[in-house]
Amino acid sequence: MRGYMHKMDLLEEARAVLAKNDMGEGWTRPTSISLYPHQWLWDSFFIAIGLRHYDVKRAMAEVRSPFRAQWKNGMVPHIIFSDAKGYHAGPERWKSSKTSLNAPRDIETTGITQPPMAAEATLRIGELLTPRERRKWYREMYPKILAWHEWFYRERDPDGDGLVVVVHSWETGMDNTPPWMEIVHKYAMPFWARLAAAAGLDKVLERFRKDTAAVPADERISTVDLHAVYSHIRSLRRLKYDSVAIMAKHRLQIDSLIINCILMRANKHLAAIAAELGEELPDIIQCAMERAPQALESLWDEETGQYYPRNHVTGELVKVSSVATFLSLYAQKLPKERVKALLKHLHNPETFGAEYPIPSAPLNSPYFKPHCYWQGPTWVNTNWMVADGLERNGQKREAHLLRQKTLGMVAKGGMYEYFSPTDGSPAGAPSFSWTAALTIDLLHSHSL
Ligand code: 9WN
Repeated sequence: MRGYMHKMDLLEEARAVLAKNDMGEGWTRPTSISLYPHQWLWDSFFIAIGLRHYDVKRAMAEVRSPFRAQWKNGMVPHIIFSDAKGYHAGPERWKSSKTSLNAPRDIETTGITQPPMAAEATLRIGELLTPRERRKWYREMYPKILAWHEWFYRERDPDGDGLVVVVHSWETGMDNTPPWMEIVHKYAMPFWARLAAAAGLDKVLERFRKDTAAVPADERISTVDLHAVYSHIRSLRRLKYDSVAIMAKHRLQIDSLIINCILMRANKHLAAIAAELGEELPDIIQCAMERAPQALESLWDEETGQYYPRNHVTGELVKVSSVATFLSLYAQKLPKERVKALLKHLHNPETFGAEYPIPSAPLNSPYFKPHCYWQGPTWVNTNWMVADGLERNGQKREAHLLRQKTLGMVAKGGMYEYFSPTDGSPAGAPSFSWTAALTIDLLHSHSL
């Protein structure tokens, strides 16, 4: 690992990463290596949050660009495919333009979405504009973001309880997060994958993987789990990405903590944008906002003092812990006793109180692996959101410390995708765009 870095060197390094990954068409790829050669949705919004500090026009282009592929029903897809070849779940797996009447015809995308960070990025860019420019910017983005949020509640909130359902783990952005894998193993594992796992045939299946050519296999989801994830894509494709059919037949339907926390916060941002434009939010969003506190409360487990996702099909909370429990702080202002309980977990050296916090899975989880993607490593984007949530919940000092530690980790390890929470060693993709962008954002208000 590297030695001490100065703030200016780190800023320069972060900007160089974003410049290297800029595709020259208003969007930025997640990394310079072959692992992620297309445009990812929430990545672009985090990237814009960094870019705005030195190139506001470029930041606006980054926020705008995912909407060029917005589906007719309002959904914004999680990947927009470029011409690059070799991604392990490319357009041939999704076939969205040929399968769904809602998908755009002239551009290939996946058939699912990702956490809605657009309102956050739009608002943060807006803060840096003159009132006149800001209104113009909001006027442009408001209808697009609104259509996306309306889609969530119209097509993904079957009970109208204010909690939206997620139908693929990639929609959460935290692909192999333990609660999801728990549900997949229990209810959504194809029989042949079970057999392959039991017979130890993973090694044979592993030969068909493309992602482990770019980063070591132990930093990725296991082969059997990945094949299960592919089978969930097939299920959605067969249902033509039609929400009514999906709600009736797809086995994986989760009241995701991650998406719901981010959406709750995004609605508040959208309301701020609407207020500045003198617009009134439609009933469907206003109702969801009114229900939000109670909806989130229904995901709380008193016994363990944490929030969890819920299996929408069985109605059970999935009591497997992950960093997502702290996103509740980002979602809204929580009652004091909830904040207190969450802080206890954050400081517990056996769970989340790691030397390089916050681990994506607790240190004592049976899933925990320090370098495996969303099953242990610390990610800069979740730290960024939790720090923001801590501050909004009156925990200024906690927020400050978390931001300091995040910057220290990146300064030491470099612009990697994620880091071991136990020793800070970097892993995953190098030159990772959102690590760079959010480092830039943090450096604007913090020193090293
Ligand atoms: C699948 C691009 C994306 C991130 C996700 C992260 C990872 C993709 C993959 O990379 O997911 O969407 O192929 O593993 O989990 O959060 O947006 O950086």
